[in-house]
Amino acid sequence: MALLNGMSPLLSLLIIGSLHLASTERPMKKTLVFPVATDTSYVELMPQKDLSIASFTLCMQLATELAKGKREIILFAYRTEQFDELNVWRESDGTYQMFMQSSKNGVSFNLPELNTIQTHLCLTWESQTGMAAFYVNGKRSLRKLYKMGHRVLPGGRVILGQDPDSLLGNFDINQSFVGEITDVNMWDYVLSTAMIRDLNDGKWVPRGNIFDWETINMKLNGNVTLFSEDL
Ligand SMILES: *[C@@H]1O[C@H](CO)[C@@H](O)[C@H](O)[C@H]1NC(C)=O
Ligand SMILES: *[C@@H]1O[C@H](CO)[C@@H](O)[C@H](O)[C@H]1NC(C)=O
Ligand SMILES: [Ca+2]
Repeated sequence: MALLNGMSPLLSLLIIGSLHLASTERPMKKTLVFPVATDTSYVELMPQKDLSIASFTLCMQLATELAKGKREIILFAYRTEQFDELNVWRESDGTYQMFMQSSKNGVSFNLPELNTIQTHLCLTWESQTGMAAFYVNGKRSLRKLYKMGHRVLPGGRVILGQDPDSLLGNFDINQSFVGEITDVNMWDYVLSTAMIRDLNDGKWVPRGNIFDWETINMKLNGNVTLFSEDL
């Protein structure tokens, strides 16, 4: 490295550091592809902290060709031994529902239908007021009240692709997710409407402190492909 002769050691280090970054740290966009309906394929997401939370924002980008009227689809499942702590569904009638702690009654929203083009979907909830809202491509739904004073309990597992009726088990092929999922991020607080709009626009927002898609640790099981492309 004759180029570096005469430079201060610190400057040399900085140059080597940035060369290294340029060659190996190209930003890649990763997408999970669930090509077929199964009762075996799923992806477990490893949270950065316990899901012991009194509020959250959950965001993901989804594409599916399972049109409404066909069947229900699980979009997100967090389950402990005892309970479905936090499940998000696209129901067969096309509504979206969140359920907490295996309750029979979820909170239901009418949103634009998912389709073959990616939809940016977020869900926020806050125990103190019970306020829940969805965001579709950065635009907020009306707010509804659900489970005021409740707390999501730790000790479970988070999966995409299947609805577990026991811890990581008892999957139903007719509830499985088929399509693409990317950009799964979760925070243990409610992001503002402006931040969710910025996130949808690709602007900077604080990284998810429960799930951060850029650094997320996942375990793929069955027929799921992790597709990576250059940004
Ligand atoms: C899934 O749905 C199909 C079509 O409605 C049905 O034939 C099949 O029995 C269902 N499978 C299960 C496991 O419920
Ligand atoms: C996954 O599903 C696709 C589409 O049906 C199929 O072609 C492929 O062989 C399957 N791969 C595995 C590993 O089962
Ligand atoms: Ca089920």
